[in-house]
Amino acid sequence: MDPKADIAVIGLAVMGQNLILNMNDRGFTVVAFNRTVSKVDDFLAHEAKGTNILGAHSLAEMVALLKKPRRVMLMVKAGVAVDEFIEHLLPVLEPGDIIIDGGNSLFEDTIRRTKYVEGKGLLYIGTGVSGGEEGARHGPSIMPGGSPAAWEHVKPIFQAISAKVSDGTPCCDWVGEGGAGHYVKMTHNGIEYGDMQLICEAYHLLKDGLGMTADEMHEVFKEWNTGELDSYLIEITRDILAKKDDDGAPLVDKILDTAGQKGTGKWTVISSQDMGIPITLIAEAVYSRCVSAMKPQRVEAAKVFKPGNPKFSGDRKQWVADIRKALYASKMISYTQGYMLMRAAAKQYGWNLNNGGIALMWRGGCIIRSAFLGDIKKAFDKNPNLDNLLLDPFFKKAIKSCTRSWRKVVSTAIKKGIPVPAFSTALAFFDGLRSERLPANLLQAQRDYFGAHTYERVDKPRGEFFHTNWTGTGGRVASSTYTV
Ligand code: 2AM
Repeated sequence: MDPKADIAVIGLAVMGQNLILNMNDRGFTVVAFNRTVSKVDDFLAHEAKGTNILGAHSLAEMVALLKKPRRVMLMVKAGVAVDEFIEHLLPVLEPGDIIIDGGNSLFEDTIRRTKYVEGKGLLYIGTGVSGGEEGARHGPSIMPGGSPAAWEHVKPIFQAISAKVSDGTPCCDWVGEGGAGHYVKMTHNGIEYGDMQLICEAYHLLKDGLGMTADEMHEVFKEWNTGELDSYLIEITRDILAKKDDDGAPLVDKILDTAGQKGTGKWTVISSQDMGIPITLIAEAVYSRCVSAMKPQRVEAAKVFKPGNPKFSGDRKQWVADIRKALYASKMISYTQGYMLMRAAAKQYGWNLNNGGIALMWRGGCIIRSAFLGDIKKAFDKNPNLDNLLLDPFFKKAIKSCTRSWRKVVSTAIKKGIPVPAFSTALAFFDGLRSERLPANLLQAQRDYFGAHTYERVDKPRGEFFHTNWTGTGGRVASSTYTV
């Protein structure tokens, strides 16, 4: 048989199947394989019926069908399944062939696998694929990283199947070396946690602070979706608020207020601790899900610490405008923090990260897609090495225009007892960032007092460390300085 397939996809769960169908629609010949081989025939007889999709019943048969360099994409469960398939593929592939992992792998695994596969003379890509089942079928956001030499070989396929922004630009570009693709996908998911939490806090304020009905809030989100907050998550919130249950009451009111999570938000926060980057908004979003899961304790506590009247006084229309600004400002903080994290990881792992490209990849296809990401892309186009998003002229002006409303919303929510952990941590971060002098001078004094950790002085050059014998009874010996 002549090798005629452009790419093989292993893993016929729904994401794998939909990516294959998407590739087929774009004119690529795909060969499908699955550990449980019967699923290949099942797929060919049903979903893939009448298409040019080929099936393989062994890895050898699959490899024989592929044009060189061979491209093999794994869409299997993250973890050992990926390592096992790599082991099975290495003996049947040749130097120059490309193994692609399109699952939700931890970036550290991708770093390890890239090195390992490259050591065998092959190329490796670990790619984030976002947009869920619908995205995979009709246009996901694709974030590939790994062996740079592999990019030119997968670029035509990936950019053809990816989502496109309105001018036709694909939401797929090279992210960087090693685990960069999966790191950026992980950060995307963390930011998604943050965006969702911010919307939920706005909803809480509208509902309890302003006493709005679901129908009224539907109108608010409809309006918000036409401006600077225009995004997929605002859009679905608008639609969720309009959805009625069988009895005609809003369905959202009947849903238990206990959130689940799969772990990518947590990974982002864990990595931020390793990098020493304050990703405070995503952390609050993760912890808020944890608080929501403590339902029985919350029910008990609500009996003991009875909430007072949460109603905001004053002009409702003005409040809606203020909450909108608080949401927008907090969102700017979240993306600023997300980019700080990615920059730190790139430095730590030696990746040449494509900052503007990342905003473009997130611009369409994925859950956090929004008009806002277009503005971030513009900021990085102007300055590819922008250190801090808030220092870009557009965002500087945008956040300044929100601060009054933001403070008003957060302070009133605190007075009224409506929890706004993400809004308030964003504001605390902003205030910390714009403080030339923080109270860490006292903190350093405390550390030096009890642990002889030393301090630097404002009147001496950086890098010179001092120790004081605070009590007159301590020794003169300072412990070595270190930073984790
Ligand atoms: P299966 O159909 O044989 O279970 C999503 O679960 C995909 O990952 C499926 O294609 C599944 O194959 C595959 N998968 C899950 N665990 C696996 C493993 N340990 N080895 C190989 N494939 C696995």
